[in-house]
Amino acid sequence: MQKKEASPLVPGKLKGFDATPRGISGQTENAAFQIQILSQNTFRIQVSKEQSFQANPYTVQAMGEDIPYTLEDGDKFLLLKTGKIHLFVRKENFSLTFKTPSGQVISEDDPNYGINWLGTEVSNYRLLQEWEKFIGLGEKTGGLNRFGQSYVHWNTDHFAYGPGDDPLYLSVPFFIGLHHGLRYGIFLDSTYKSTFNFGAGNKRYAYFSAADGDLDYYFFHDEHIADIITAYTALTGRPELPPKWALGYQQCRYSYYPDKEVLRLGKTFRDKDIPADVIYLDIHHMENYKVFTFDGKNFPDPASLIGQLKKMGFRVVVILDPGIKVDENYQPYVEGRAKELFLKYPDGEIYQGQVWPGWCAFPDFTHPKTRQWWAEKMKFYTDLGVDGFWTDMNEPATWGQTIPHLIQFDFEGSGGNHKKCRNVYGLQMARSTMEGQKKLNADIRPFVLTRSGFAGIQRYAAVWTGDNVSDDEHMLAGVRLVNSLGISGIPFSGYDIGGFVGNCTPPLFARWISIATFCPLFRAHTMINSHASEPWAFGEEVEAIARNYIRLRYKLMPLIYSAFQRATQSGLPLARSLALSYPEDNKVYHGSFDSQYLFCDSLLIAPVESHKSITKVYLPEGEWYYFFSDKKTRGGQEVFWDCPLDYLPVFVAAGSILLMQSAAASTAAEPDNRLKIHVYKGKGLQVQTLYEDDGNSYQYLSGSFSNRTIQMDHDHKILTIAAPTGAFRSSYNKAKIYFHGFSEQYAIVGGQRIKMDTNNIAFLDEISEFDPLPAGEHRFQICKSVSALTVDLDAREQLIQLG
Ligand code: NBV
Repeated sequence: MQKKEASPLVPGKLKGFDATPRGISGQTENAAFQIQILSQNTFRIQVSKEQSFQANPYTVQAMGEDIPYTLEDGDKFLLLKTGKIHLFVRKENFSLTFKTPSGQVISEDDPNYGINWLGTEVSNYRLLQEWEKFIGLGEKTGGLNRFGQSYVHWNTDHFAYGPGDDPLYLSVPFFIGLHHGLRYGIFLDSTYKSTFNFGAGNKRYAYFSAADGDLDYYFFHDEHIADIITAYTALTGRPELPPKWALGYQQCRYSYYPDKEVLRLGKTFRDKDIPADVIYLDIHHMENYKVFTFDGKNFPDPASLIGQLKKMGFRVVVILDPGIKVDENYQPYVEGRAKELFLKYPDGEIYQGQVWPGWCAFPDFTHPKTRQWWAEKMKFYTDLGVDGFWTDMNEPATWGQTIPHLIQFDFEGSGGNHKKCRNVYGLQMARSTMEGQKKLNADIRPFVLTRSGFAGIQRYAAVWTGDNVSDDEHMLAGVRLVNSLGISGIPFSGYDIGGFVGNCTPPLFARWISIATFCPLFRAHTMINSHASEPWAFGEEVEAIARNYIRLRYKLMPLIYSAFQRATQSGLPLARSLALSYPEDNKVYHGSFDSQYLFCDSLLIAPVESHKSITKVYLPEGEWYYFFSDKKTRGGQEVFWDCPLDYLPVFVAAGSILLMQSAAASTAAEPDNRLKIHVYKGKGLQVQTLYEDDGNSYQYLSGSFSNRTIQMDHDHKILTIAAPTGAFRSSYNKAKIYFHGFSEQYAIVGGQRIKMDTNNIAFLDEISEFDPLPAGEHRFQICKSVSALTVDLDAREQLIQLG
């Protein structure tokens, strides 16, 4: 019994339980509970003061198959066992301890207050483990290791946020904890405002609380952090393959207008030979900021404008704000009101908040019929040729930033107020926009870029980190935000290159665009009235640097696109904090190095401020090649590295295989049908995949793709390019292979003797060329002897020995 109003209510003694197909459910003195085993590495825990459990329709999409597990009913504990997790449920007070099968504690409730309620707020207090670290938690500022910090999930329009501010626009209540070589993840599946405290202001607990509702969390434990992210995204979903153009360079500003300006922008990219794929139209494309309109004065013929941009190889993305102007002469408002699609007060009055167009009504995206209506409205844009959508202000943002908590949402029919539903508003707007695009053009891949979202947003949209500021600190903060989003199941994200707020300086832009070359979403953007942020806006030197890096992005496209295809299967990020691969290396959490990350598995990126020309880089264990010269450096050490503005410290992990191609004006322009395979000498077996398809449609789902494995057996010096699978005709019919760091003096390819210099890559272009690539498997053996051997095994396999 609760003694004082101020004391927390706890579940109390276990009163009884029943076995269920996936675990147990039962009663304690003060609560009902349910434990479900979803897989060897995933458990779900639900505890409620009520007799029933609330469902969240928006996050977990798949619960997997039933799996065998063991239940033991002991004197003091119930024990639920899988091959990876042993969960002890203490009968005395319903506190939970998760252990490994060998008995190590992975994570445990505080024995007295593990689960507790203070009013409607439910918390789970877990004991801090010695040297415990915490990573992830979505769009959260600060360092990689979140120990000692506390965060709130409450989607907020935070203009010009500081690099330590919280909360921001998007919430993912999922983090990963690490201690004693063990890794686990926790996903709190609550849409209410929630707090995560990782030992801030106390030394006893790491805890999380939700303002209301059940305690409903998923616990993951596996050997690798990657396995935990994969398990989390098995529940909350993974992105579809985006259109390939969405991985190219994207240019935005608030706002480009009139139409002549937009055309000039596109033309300048082409004239200056700077590759680019996307041009954005921000709010000035609209008539008085009314969504689903074009401003007749500045954009008299949008279809023709978009058509002309398309001819130049550009895709057009338009902004969509949720606020619908309250205006009797504005069709979307009149329709929305008649069909009852807007958020309302409990007495039925339409809620109005002020945004760009003035007083606005807000579509209730948690209602299926609203999503359907929105999707139909989007036809206005798709008919004009618009290719993608940018959902902004969807926290939702209103002037004054507050929405009364009693505002009613549909929440898929079960109903909810602002407290419960705010955090999923952006998620459902992005969903509606993505599904709308699919409905309108079933075979074309949609593209949505969203500011707000929640766990699972990766299924619908790419994410950008909102209104950042033009300074060095922000540049690095953005990198960490993207890395954190990646740990949190969102592989496709980016930041405004150059910074949204303030004027970017030339060196800052140069550095920012170099770093962003290795960011999944590659988009420059800036605010109204700020200095222009196009690659040529900062003088010749910066223009040349920007051109080089943007070109490099396009050269790396086979690597990036293939990595994205893998992300659709695994949920793993393209930009990967070093903690994923080197979780036990304390250096990677150090404030000087915690922005570093691996891009597409093989490239180590060390972001550095624009004013530095030398910096300290931490190279983890192994060997690393400097990308620009092949200089090899031993890992496991800090190194001072020159970083003049045109050379970002980028390193290739020894053993890697990089896939490149020639630069092109856009992803639509086929460069020269030549695949460039870069092999960096290392150890063991290294595998790379080359994935291709038409980049635009869903034909790949019915087999129209090409997937090749390229494998280097470094110990036996055999490179194998496997025959492709899939029905898509590869766009490469030639491959050039570049051997980096190999000490062999001569190589013979296909009977031709070609000099292979020890460490100069400048001539590597000449090394080998094999034509045609698509037919069958090819193997290359590299050896010291000069005697060449060419074996024609059969039509599907060739062994070529380099002498
Ligand atoms: O639509 C204008 C801007 C947009 O450019 C920016 O990227 C968003 O984050 N939008 C916010 C509205 C308000 C900006 C002050």
